Amino acid sequence: MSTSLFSLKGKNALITGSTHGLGMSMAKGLGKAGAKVIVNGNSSQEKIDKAIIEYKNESIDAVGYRFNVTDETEVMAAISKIEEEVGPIDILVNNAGIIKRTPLVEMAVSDFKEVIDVDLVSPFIVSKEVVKGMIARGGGKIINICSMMSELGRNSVGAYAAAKGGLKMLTRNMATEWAKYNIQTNGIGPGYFATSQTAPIRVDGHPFNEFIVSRTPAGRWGDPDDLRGAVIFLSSQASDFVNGQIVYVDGGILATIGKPSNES
Ligand code: GCO
Repeated sequence: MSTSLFSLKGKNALITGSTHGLGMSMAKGLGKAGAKVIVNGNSSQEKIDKAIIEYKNESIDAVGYRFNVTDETEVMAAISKIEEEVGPIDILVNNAGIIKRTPLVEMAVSDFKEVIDVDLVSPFIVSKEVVKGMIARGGGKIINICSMMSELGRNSVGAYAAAKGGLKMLTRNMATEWAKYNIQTNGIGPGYFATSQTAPIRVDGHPFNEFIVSRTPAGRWGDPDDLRGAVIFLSSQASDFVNGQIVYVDGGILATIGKPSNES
């Protein structure tokens, strides 16, 4: 079988929230598969510039654009600028996201709304803008970064679970509406990964750290590089007949109810 099935040579890939963490790891995977990487962040131009240096140090062709994915006006202007300066966006990875860990009864409505805004509304805003070009060109790939919380609840992450559960269904609806334009829309559901977002619950001895290692059949936290294969697959012609699917990269958590502490 031709290896070009997974090649992204000549493709432009926009990954939101790709100045660090899982977004950067997935973007590096796409870059190493041949794509030109369009980096996005909203914190500071300095952070974007620093990230671009990191990509280039790994011989990845990358350019950076700072815009707030929750602001429709900024997104419209940014997508127009990108398509003018870089070219068509062939691959969109909606990765930017936040989490607020607060029990629902204590959570401020404004905090709940902020999580929904970033994690659910922004993939809609960005996709709605990018898909126009994909429809005009007759094809494209959209990948929404979901979560274990697209399927399961957990104490203190109710807003995040509501957003990621909604993102799973938004992914299916995008697939329903856009597949006829040869646009494949799918999701990736990372399990528990070693990132800055999970650092507070991953420290040695933290009860949650022990819980996740025991609850994951693979017996470890995910390494951000573990996501590269799934994102390359869903960005390449290898997935041209895959639509509305969430690929869980979770070490097996969703496959099992877990085991008693006295079982190995
Ligand atoms: C948490 C974690 C999770 C992971 C990931 C799991 O607090 O439970 O942050 O939400 O980040 O989303 O898929």
